[in-house]
Amino acid sequence: MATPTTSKLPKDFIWGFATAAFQIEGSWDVDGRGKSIWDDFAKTPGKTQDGKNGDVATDSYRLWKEDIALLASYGVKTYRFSISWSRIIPLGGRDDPVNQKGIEYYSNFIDELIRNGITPFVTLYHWDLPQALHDRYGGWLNKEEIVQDYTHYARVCFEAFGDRVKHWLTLNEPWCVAILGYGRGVFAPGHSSDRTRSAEGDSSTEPWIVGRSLILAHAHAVKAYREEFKPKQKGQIGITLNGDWAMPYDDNQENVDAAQHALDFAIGWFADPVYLGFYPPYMREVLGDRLADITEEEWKVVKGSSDFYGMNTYTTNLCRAGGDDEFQGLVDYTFTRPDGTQLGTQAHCAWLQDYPEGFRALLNYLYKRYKLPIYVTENGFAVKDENFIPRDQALADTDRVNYFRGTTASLLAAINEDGVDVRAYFPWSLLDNFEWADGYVTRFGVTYVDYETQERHPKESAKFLVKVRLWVDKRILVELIAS
Ligand code: GBH
Repeated sequence: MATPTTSKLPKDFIWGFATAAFQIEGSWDVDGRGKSIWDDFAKTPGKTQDGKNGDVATDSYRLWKEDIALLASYGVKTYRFSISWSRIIPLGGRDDPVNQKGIEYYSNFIDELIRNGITPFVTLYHWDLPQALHDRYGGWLNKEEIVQDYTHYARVCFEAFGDRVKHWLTLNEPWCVAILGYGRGVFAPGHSSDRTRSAEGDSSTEPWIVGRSLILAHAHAVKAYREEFKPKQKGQIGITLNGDWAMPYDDNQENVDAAQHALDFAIGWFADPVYLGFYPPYMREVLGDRLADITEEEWKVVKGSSDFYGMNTYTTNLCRAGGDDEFQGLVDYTFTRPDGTQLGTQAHCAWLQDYPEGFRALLNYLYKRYKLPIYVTENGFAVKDENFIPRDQALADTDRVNYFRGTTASLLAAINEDGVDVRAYFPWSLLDNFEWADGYVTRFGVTYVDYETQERHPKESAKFLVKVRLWVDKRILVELIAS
């Protein structure tokens, strides 16, 4: 990679760490919290790799002050976290009671962040749908109900926290909600056509129906914010999408096309509607009537419903035409190049290899296509077998340091050499935590969590990122990234 000699980040660049409520909070039955769909799902045998659940996680609901002290010790000025819907409205719905204890908890949390000079960056929904809404009407499958209930929940949050929160994310990674929750059935609520996996579900239709509900719920929450709260609160609001760079396997035209098809299904499904006002034509071609229609009236609310591009990205896939995986746009993914070599360093999870050039290419693609400032709201790496080695060794997380060295260099190159307007960077994650279907086996934290004692220990990657941030503050980055 080219060695940047002097690189700058824009003034007011946002730099922080990210987490999500269900992955860290625990205390699932405390202070009036209602269940989310992840509570029972994680407790169902076979759903998580280690059979563990989110009952305790990193115990952050209790240890919130320690977590904020940790953030402060890292010197970060922004923290991205999510609010648990079922702590705010235990049964979830627009006519259900609001839980004052839940409001107080996040209110105190936000105050403590601000006291420490840390700006709150809040996600309203990071996959933890109130179980009661799933039971009552099918959750995300029921467009009429869920859009109203989600918008109501968002309003309650704007009302309670919007005086202090100026950065809102409506939904985290709708692709994962729809495909992993209702297609592959690996995430809650676990719907799938595969009857060995799930008694319920139709993977050929449900993900696309759920996708539309998510788009509409997001758009209506943004409309409510812009009309009822923004004039006074003056914050920003947008959605954050997962998406990895797609690179043609080789220069055969069909593989070049396949890479674009992969982007259409992984990113365009949500980004084209929200930013451009239409579904990617290739999706219609593949799915026909199964791609849930959005009406004229609805398009008016959807188009332009995000103030920025929220980007979560982890890796790059080499794309080959073919295969029957609709969720990948009938594209085959691999990390093995035509010459047999691997794209990059393998992470603990099969889907992740380190390829920083892809990070830069994705930033360029998104900026060119959607023309909005980009907030990188997640980016991170899980070191292979980190959970199975002694803590001292785990703290020397060289592969994660290399990963962040690569992506931060790419970030600077995209900004300084390519002119991409990037305004935020949030490494995932502040802490090792409940990694969904992986349980606690896969560790993404820059801070090691000893789950026996709940002690937190900074890894080398945390120290590396703290150093980078210090340089960022001086707005000059020299040898550090080049070293
Ligand atoms: C993020 O998703 C989540 O927002 C965060 O909660 C999580 O802890 C973090 O990543 C680390 O995993 O092979 O079809 O199952 C990352 C985006 C997209 C990555 C789906 C894994 C697997 C696709 N994810 N991808 S599949």
